[in-house]
Amino acid sequence: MSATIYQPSADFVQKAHVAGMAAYEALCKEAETDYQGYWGRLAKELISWKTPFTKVLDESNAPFFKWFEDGTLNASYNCLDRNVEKGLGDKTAIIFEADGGEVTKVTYSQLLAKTCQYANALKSLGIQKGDRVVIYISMSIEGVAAMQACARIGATHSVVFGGFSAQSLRDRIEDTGAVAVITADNQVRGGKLLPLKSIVDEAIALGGCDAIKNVLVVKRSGADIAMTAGRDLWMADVADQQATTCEPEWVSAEHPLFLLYTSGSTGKPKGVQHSTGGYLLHAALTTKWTFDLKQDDVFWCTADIGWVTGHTYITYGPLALGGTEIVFEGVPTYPDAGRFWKMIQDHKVSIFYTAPTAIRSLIKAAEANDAVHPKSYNLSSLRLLGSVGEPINPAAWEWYYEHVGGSRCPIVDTFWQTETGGHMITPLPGVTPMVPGSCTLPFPGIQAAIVSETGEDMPNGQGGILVVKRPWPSMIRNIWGDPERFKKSYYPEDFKGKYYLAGDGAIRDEKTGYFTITGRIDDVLNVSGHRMGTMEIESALVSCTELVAEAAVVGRPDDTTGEAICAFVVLKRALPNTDEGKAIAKQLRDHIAKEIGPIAKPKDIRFGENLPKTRSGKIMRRLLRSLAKGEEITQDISTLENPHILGQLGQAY
Ligand code: 6R9
Repeated sequence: MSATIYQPSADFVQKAHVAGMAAYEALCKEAETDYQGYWGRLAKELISWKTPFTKVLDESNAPFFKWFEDGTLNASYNCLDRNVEKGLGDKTAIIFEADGGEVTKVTYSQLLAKTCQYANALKSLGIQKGDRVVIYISMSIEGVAAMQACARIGATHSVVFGGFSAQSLRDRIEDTGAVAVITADNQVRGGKLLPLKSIVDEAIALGGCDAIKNVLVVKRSGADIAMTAGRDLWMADVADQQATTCEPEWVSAEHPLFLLYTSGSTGKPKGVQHSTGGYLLHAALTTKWTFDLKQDDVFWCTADIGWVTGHTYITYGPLALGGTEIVFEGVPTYPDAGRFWKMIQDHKVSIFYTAPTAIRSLIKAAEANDAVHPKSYNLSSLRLLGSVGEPINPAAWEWYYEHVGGSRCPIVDTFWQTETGGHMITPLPGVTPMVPGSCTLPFPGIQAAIVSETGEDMPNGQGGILVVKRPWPSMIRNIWGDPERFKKSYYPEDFKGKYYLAGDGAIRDEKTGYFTITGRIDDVLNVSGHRMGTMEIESALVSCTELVAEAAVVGRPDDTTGEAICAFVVLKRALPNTDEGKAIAKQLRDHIAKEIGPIAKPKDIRFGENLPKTRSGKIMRRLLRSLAKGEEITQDISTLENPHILGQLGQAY
């Protein structure tokens, strides 16, 4: 662990929502002495209930925990109406900046009106409580309104990131049984017009999306697109004539607010199911305590609404607190790598939350060109920085702290997952002395711990498996349609079914007890903060049946993306020469982009007549990992059936 400790300034501590270590410890103590009382108190303070809950936690059907179940509420009411009722109707809710730089602002009243029109539009098409709606759209006010509109009528949304392919989109539409898709004609990223609607068409044409009745299309570019009569409708044609009010559908706290697909250790992504009440509570609470959000802040989370970070810290958390936030359509490097810094300057952003991979790529650009260095911009509006998605290396942390935060802003390195709904282990900015590379201490009330493979507590200083010992309000409720897989993935028998298994390894510092995440312990890679299952990529490769006989995928460290994907491929034909190898590698990358999406393209592809296997036929993955890193093979290879293969696998395409 890095030796330097960074203290939050006295001024920051003084004004913070949670101010000082004693306040943090008091909250942890409260949770420890009366777990249900603690969460019940916060649920009453942060959430407006239509009918109050009488019971906080129901553990009778563990691990299918229920929180606040007999309470009713509406997430969209909590994010929109109640802010208007509090007098914040004219306050800016969203500052949208388009890829090309055009800025559009909406107030809480306007966002509420738009959400109601969308909600009425959905209802006019027969969509109702419990239906699933897939949203395939880029970063936009309309995207946030579409999510809020689903929440308003009790429809469960499932947002699919706009970078996923038709095949991936189809799989998600089929698995959710969605009745409608909300999309846009196009998306614009980095100055390029990219398709959305035509990919929806392709996805539906692949078959299996039988429940789909309508595709609603938001106009972004106005470019010509095909519309299927009877199925496809322009959102404006349906929504503009609708009333700007819509009575919220009051749902049980356990009603599924959304499904979000994420990678696991098998080939099939899992539909992580979140609740309404417990999820919204943690979204609001973590936005308040971890980001210390106040009424005059301008909050910017750079994540896409297609990922969980965009759900919790764009669509729900900041709006539930009546905050003002940025929604950005574009990419950090367009028109140049100073875009983030320019936007912070232009919009006087005070809280900035991004991913280590973005920071690392912007460091490179800034070091090569002063014009895109943060020092060339006025970033004095910033008061807090955050990091999410993967471990942040101390060098990137220090650069972020010094050059972006002016050595004045605390950094919250927030560890959490799609499944956890919100922050789990993180500094609180007015509390925690920071150590670069460590996500420090559990959020108050979260019982994070490190255990051995049999579930026994590990002493500090010794690494182990990260678990959460008690259920918490925003935890995953189920894997959509697959409760057995839910139990097996998160509450496996060897932990006596007791603890939530995060899938990460971690270690606690001997002195401070601080947590450092050491990486996934399953077959999941983290590439630029995006979760990718190795088996998912392997199945995409072998589905290229004309070329591929067998494939194995491993990760290797990468300076910019954290991890990089390396594929080892056995072709159905003879080993290629260099030119052939290049051409085939391109073909395979294109194939993966089609099967999953461009984010899953391997950085390295290596060919062999076989994969290194033991005599019993098991692929020796540790050897593949060494090869991928370019390490000399020092391991014992005496059990290897075919050692000559190692020589062939040396060349990466
Ligand atoms: C929110 C999000 C979850 C996985 C998680 C872990 C890694 C996320 C991290 C971190 C170290 C952090 N991860 N935040 N590792 N430090 N601050 O990223 O969700 O896409 O589901 O990824 O990301 O490995 O298990 P998700």
